[in-house]
Amino acid sequence: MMKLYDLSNSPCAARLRIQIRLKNLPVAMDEPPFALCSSEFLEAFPPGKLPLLLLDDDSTIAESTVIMDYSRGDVSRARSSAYCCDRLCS
Ligand SMILES: N[C@@H](CCC(=O)N[C@@H](CS)C(=O)NCC(=O)O)C(=O)O
Repeated sequence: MMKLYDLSNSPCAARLRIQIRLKNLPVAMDEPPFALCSSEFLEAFPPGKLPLLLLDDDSTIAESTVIMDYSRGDVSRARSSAYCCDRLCS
């Protein structure tokens, strides 16, 4: 199952939490196991920002709007987003 890493007080991830609950998407939600900005966090979460979507193959997708498109199954829209900045777009 995909997992969304975010913080409960993160405004960037609020829209994702709403979408996941309203649409009952199969996405688990969790807080990162390391403090934001710590070296462990930066190593494990390369963009250094949340939210981050962890996929079943252990790759990740960053940027809340891209994650919104991807997690509801609109992969082509996620790929074409101006904010798409990871392996999804390469
Ligand atoms: N454009 C990004 C913004 C992500 C972002 O700035 N997230 C904040 C939390 S709301 C963050 O991780 N801040 C930590 C930092 O900038 O070091 C998105 O919408 O996902």
